Amino acid sequence: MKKPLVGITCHNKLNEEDWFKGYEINYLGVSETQSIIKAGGVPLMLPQTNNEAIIDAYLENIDGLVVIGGEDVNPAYYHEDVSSLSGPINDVRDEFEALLIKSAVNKKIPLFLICRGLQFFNVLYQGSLWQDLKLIPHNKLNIPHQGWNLSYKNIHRLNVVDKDSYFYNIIKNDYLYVNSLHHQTINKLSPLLKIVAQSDDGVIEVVESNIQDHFIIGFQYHPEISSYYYHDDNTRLFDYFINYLKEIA
Ligand SMILES: [Mn+2]
Repeated sequence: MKKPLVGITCHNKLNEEDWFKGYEINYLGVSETQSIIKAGGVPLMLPQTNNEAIIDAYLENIDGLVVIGGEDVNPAYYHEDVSSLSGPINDVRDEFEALLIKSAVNKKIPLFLICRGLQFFNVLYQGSLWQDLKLIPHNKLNIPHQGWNLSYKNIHRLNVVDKDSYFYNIIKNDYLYVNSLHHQTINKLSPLLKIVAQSDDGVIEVVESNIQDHFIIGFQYHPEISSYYYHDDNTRLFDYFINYLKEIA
């Protein structure tokens, strides 16, 4: 059986290494590609472009799409000014991923959204973000969400709030300890998404699709890091996604 081809968005920056200093590069984290390979999928990096014919060709060729983490989404996408607490913004990436995600939704390409990927999907469909977790009122629990260290694999807990979900049926537990590498989070939820799991302070950590016949699962945490480095329960999320792509092929 043919292995599913999984499109994956990528990072872009000016290289800072001596030999190729100033050279523009596209790149991916090893966990971002290997978590797909380990599950039996073939990752295909999708470099940024604003050429819609190229974006159409990307989507014609892939079976599923992973939208990975990265810079903060420009708050203009949810009609806010940039907060002083906002992180770096990448307009080239925003422009491409907005076209890519909207076209993927129109074509009902199965989606696996990670961190920024989830946040961007949410704001493209009538949702909004807290530009920083510190801006959430009455958030006194001080649950750590910014564990910028790969070893922080169990930095906080999430609780399943919807058992009629792919996530619950894959993880088969009411709760899970997860990593956390984000300083923003969903504020207003898109009507295209439903909440599946939240941390103890109410931060939305897992969502799924409200769209008929369109598989979407999204994570505020980083299952690819847990799958690649720790081979824990999150590995099954990738296994499920790749098997789902095989079934619908
Ligand atoms: Mn978190």
